[in-house]
Amino acid sequence: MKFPKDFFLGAASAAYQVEGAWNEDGKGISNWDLFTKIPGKTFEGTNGDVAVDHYHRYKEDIKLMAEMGLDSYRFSVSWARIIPDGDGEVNKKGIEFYNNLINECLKYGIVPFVTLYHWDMPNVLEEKGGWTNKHTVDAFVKYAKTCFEAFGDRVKHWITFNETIVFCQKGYLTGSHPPGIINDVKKYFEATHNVFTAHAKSVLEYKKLRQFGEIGITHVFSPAFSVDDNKENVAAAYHANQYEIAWYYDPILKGTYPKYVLDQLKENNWTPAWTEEELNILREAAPKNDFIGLNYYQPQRVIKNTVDAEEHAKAHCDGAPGNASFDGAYRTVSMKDKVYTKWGWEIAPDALVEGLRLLKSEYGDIKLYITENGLGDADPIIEDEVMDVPRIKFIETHLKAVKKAISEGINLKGYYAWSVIDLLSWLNGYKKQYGFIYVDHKNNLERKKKLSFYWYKKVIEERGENI
Ligand code: BGP
Repeated sequence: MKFPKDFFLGAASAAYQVEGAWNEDGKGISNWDLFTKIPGKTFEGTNGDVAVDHYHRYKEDIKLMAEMGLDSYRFSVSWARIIPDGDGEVNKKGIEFYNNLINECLKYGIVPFVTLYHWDMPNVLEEKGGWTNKHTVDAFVKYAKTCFEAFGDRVKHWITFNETIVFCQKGYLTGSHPPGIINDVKKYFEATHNVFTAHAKSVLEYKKLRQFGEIGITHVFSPAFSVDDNKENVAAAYHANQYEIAWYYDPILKGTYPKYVLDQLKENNWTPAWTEEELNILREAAPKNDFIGLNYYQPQRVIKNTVDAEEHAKAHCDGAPGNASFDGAYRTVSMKDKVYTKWGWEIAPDALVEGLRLLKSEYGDIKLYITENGLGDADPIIEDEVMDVPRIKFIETHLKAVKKAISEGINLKGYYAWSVIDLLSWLNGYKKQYGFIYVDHKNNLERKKKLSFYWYKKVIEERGENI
């Protein structure tokens, strides 16, 4: 089987992780610009001030993407470049940069797939409460509309938010992302609801403009499976999926929140302060979503948690199993019979297919893209060549899983490897690599093609026939 002609074989990045130029051409300061400078927050104090200098080298980078044959490039727009103070004047230079980037993609026939919010927010807004302040919702909608109007003649694929669960959990529960708040459950749920409202309002605005492109949201897709048949563990996995899948996917696709979670929020006095109007907007926007983007790295293996509540605050922030959930109901674990990356993330292409089946049974035939999937590794360099064989294996087995899902009738329309080029890992610096293109930090950020670059090029040429 070949991947259909209209299936995107692409790769992804995000503004803060690649662009650099953090204070150039009128860009405002973002929450991440400041958060990474707080001692102890990131690996060896790494930050995105320069990142891999994509801002200045986008032409070189897109040329390499074209050589690889990418159908599509998923990147994000930095809000603070477009509207430096969050909701005031538009920065012409910011618009100009993304116009150039988009045009450069189109020059080579690469379809731009644009994320509006991949975690970096103008710091002025963060200071006023960020996603817990409803003013941020209106500011976001204004920013989204500015982008639709400036770029929508050429951009036909829009993602509003990347991984709401990650920036809200890490922002308000573990404190490892801005604004760095620990264990404020009320704020956590408040923030998620405000993001969903901002998403819904942006979808409605986009449709009003009649630009005839598509719009959706990207969520983490990390389905929870019980480690065994023990009733308590099975219930724990159900609980995990209600809080980590249903809470995020229901308001987008069904326009309502899951009753199971709602009942518990009420009991604990955690219900967000929503208005009838906001709930109606969620309902109105739900059928207008064109797709859901899924970032799939690993599933969760779950057991009932028995560890002291104190432990919750100490949750790991690195994505490896071993955490108790914020409410102490369940815990993720590593299993002896599974395979893990150097950073302890499970490698499980089969769980992707299984998860997609569950998703389909719950949400029907909505169009899906895998908007991120990849292997974080410390790549070996042998005789001056980057021999990232494990990455090739990782992507190959996941593309096989994607094929299987398609053959079962799952409505998957694209696959974006994370990441197109080595970039800044939010908390792990440059050591954890994901790209097809290596960046030499000791040698003027010079680009070099990895083994996986040639491999992916061939896969795209053959439309995956030999996978
Ligand atoms: C996702 C983010 C990406 C990227 C990726 C890898 O959650 O959307 O931006 O960072 O994870 O994560 P890490 O760099 O922590 O390994």
